[in-house]
Amino acid sequence: MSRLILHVDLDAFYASVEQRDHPEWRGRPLVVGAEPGQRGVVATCSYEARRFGVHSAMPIAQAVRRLPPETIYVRPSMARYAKVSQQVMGVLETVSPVVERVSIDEAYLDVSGLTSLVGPPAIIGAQVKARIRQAVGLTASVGIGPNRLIAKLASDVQKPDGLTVVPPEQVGDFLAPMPFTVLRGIGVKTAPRLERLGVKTIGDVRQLPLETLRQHLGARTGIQVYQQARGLADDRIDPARPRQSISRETTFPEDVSDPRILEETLRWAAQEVGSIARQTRHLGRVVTLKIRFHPFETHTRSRTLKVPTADDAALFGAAWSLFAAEPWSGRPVRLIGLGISGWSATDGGVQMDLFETAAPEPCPEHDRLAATLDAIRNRFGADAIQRGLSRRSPG
Ligand code: TTP
Ligand code: MG
Repeated sequence: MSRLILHVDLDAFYASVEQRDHPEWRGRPLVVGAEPGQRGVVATCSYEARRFGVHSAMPIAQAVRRLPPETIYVRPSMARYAKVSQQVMGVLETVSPVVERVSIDEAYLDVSGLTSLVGPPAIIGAQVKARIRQAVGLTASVGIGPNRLIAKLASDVQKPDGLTVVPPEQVGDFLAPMPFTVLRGIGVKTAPRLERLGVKTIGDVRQLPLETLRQHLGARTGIQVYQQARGLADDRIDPARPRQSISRETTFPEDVSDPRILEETLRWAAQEVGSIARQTRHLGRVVTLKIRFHPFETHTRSRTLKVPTADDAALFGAAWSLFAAEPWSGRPVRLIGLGISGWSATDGGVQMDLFETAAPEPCPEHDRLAATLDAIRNRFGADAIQRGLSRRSPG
């Protein structure tokens, strides 16, 4: 019996919160991110703005050129979004006890046990969407399938406000036309190798014998790609899962050379990684910077910290110093991101229950500042408090 995995991803998340809270902005192009006239990027934009080809991580100047004059531009209010995110995660926990949050607006649920209680997968999905809408007034896209890969891909195909169910017997047809690059584990080295084999879609991958994939991609990736092309992937949802690493990266729609945009993007990645790490009670020592230059040249650089951390500023600082230490300045960047790993099991000599999922209190000593900042922001709003370094601060 295959499992039933549900992936939920809120639509145009920051922008939808802004439109919800400002009814006069609904139905209009809206950009959350840097201010026009300043350097920086689009964090996200409403679907009305996406029609003009604007996306997350696009430099704001470019977005302004594309968008009509009636477009609304707002600075992000992270605290407000974090609060809504918490509410949504609370709603999801009323649906299933097995919820794994993977980013500010995304989670996986194991809903295998719900069919006899609630009904077929489409009813479960509709219920999840309705509960979110009722609780926070936002639309979400839901994908349901036998594992994480299929659920995640399914939530994306009918955005916004989508609901896509892929039953096990339809997995093959669902995957066949998709570009092979959506499979996990396809990287800089792997993609060109598959292209050289004349492969474009997952259906094409499926034509290749396992042996060919192993030869060209190496044993591990070869098997992984072979299995995924047949819809076989991880179906475990575990909120307390020991993770190998927590990371976030941004692929720019166009190459970026402006260091300030790179810095801002890396700060966002640090905020996201820090927040997930604190919530799941991970403290890591190893910070990794990932960078990709046009078109496909990827580098990673790691630094081991003296003190394990889950702190936004510490994560950003380490990654940014790794960036600054290389002679990369001015090269057009396609992708930038950071990750944390090398978990520490102890904190101040006390064995820490790293993978416990209970409430985040009491927090580890050296992350108290971050937790306090999170709490203040949650209560009083984004701009109530900012670290000195944050470029999200107004002005
Ligand atoms: P996403 O879920 O990737 O995007 P989205 O929710 O805005 O739109 P979609 O309907 O396609 O899901 O990211 C969630 C939030 O994270 C997004 O609202 C803003 C923030 N974000 C950034 O700040 N910078 C980025 O580069 C990306 C990708 C997201
Ligand atoms: Mg989203």
